[in-house]
Amino acid sequence: MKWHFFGILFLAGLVGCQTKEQSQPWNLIATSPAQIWEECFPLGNGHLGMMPDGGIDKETIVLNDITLWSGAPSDDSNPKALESLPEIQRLLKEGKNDEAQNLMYETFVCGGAGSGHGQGAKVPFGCYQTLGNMTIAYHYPNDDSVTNYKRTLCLNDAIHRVSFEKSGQHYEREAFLSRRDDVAVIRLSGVASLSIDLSRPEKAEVFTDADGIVMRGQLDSQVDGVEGMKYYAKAQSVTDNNETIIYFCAATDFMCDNPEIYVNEHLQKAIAKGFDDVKNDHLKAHHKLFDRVELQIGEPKEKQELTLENHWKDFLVNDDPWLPVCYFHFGRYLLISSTQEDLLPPNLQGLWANTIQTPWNGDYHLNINVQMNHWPCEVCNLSELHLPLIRFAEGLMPSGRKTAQSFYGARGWTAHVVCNPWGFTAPGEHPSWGATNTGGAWLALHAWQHYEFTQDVGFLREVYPLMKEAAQFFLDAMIEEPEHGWLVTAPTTSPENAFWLNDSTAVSVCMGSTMDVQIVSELYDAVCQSASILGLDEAFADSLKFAKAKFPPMQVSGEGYLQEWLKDYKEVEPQHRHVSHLFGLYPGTMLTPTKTPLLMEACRQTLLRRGNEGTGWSRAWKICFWARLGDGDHAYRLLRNLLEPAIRLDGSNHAGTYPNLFCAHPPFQIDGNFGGTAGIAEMLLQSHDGKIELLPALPSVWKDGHFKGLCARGNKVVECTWKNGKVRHYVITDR
Ligand code: FUC
Repeated sequence: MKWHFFGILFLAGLVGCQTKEQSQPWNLIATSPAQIWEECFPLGNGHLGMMPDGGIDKETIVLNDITLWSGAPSDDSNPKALESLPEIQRLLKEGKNDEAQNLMYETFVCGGAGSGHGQGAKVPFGCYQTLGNMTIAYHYPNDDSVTNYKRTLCLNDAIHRVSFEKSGQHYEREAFLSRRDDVAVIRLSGVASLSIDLSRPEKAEVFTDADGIVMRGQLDSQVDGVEGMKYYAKAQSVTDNNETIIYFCAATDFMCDNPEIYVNEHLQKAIAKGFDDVKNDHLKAHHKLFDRVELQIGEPKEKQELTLENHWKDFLVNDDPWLPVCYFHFGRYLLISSTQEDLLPPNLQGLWANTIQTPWNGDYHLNINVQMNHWPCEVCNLSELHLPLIRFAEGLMPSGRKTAQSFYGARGWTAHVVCNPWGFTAPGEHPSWGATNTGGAWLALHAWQHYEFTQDVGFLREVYPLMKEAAQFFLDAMIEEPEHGWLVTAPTTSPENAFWLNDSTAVSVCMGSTMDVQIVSELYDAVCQSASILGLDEAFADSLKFAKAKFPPMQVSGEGYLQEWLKDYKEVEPQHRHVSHLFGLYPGTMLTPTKTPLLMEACRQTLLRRGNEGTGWSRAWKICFWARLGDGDHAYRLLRNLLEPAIRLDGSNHAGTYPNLFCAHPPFQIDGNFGGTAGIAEMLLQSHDGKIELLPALPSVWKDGHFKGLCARGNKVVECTWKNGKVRHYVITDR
């Protein structure tokens, strides 16, 4: 279905990347249309997403709505699990992990299909899906070739531009997604005529109404008798100052009662407001968040108009700092663009997806991924963007309480490894990865971290139940292991790795994985500190202190690295992508040179053993680890590995970074972007060990630089300038 728009359009100059204080502009520049999705630059406002390919005759814009999920709430309980729990725990106590695992495979799994082994589109778990495509066909007076083509994403303004000449005529496009008005706006100048189409691979009805083109539909719930999610999207085009302005909006009945009314109201309001005011309000809303932090390393480059590709070469060949610094700002830009308060946290792909069945359902994995998505929030002065995750965690509590009771007979709430907007908290469908039950506790620690940075006692009082009930679960669910009487989680795993139980038996299921001990220890400490600050729950806090005294100690293997499990088992994958047993080093705060000096070498040996490779997010995590060890050059080495081009000259896909700076697992997964940004911040500023440390892990190649607006625990904002690797000036103020 095509909707044809004819209008006579004239040249209109577009101002370049305007920044409020004219600070360093950060532009991603390409000189040709995107050939693959991973070359398209992303726009987002925390609800809607767009990725234009900048095509000349036909432009395809991938559209997203962060709430667009198939599936529905489902009963994931499985009575066999609780029935088998005592036997599973007995076998574990007897060291028969293989038998315990085999029994779990039969009994201790979610009821139903769970996440569908990553194919959730066809099961109640559902999956995050692309909204579809907007296609704009541009009609030119002749077929002359194009010159001076430029495609730009300005991070400071969150505006995407395309410009080129054709037969002496100058053509320009400008697109942005307004956070204030919740509409996408595309301004086109120079084009004689165009046609707009909306499309989606399935479940879409497309038609034109009095003022635009509509696409609406309903996804499958895959639950008998339950309606799937409905969506409504519309594009409307007006002539304004002799230009074509396309306004677009979409909504689902997950986020509002009537998507059609929501969309039409927002479109009419924006059109009535007019392009200039919509754009100015967009700039204000974006600058309010993006301008909080500045980072410059070395001298600002005169050649601002270098393409991203050339900046990248400069970095790879000469360690030029432009790319890493732009990558840092890109991570802040993606965080701002992929979430907003009162909606959803960024999922595995932020909010950008171009398929119906997204990798791993585009869901919320709780054993590193969604947590990593939020590591820049506090240190990069975007604390309010932490709140969608914390509210999401609070929303899991009702389901998490049922899971605690039905799988463990425990009070409190818990969540395991996979999660979705429907409240899935049960163990996964396969215990080798799905048995870990500290996902909820890790989410609860994000609430504590938000308090540590903001010192907002009112917020702490609000989220105290989230943390308390997460702790309550472990008070009830942990068991004493027979050898030392230590309190341990059982059954559990060390995320996605396995160990040799004997020469020929590889097992995942265990008691008391080191990551669990660290997460529950830090949760108990957070609840005890909260109770003291809030002046309540003294007896409960004492019960946690008493229990924690019986936790296993951190144990160093005979080969000098930190044990990943209770016993000094050998890993099936010594270089596994997860480094879960260093949770306490980062993002945790229990393993530090002050608190655990004797363990720092073991942490270092653990990292050397895991190596410098791994998936995109794994390399990002290792930047954070090496920064916490104060080894800036090793952190920088991992940053280089993270910024390795993901697509090789032979076209093969590898871990690293795609041409548009998206992180490559592969496939695209946004957590590495956020982990990389957090890692760069951690190289420059740390505040987890009872003090504020400036330049704690500065790479030797970053001799001179300046940052402003990074945050430290205690509600502090920090500015710092350094020369020849030494702090020359700093200011620390209350936020
Ligand atoms: C965890 C990781 C995988 C992937 C998935 C989304 O299972 O182990 O590498 O990132 O999450």
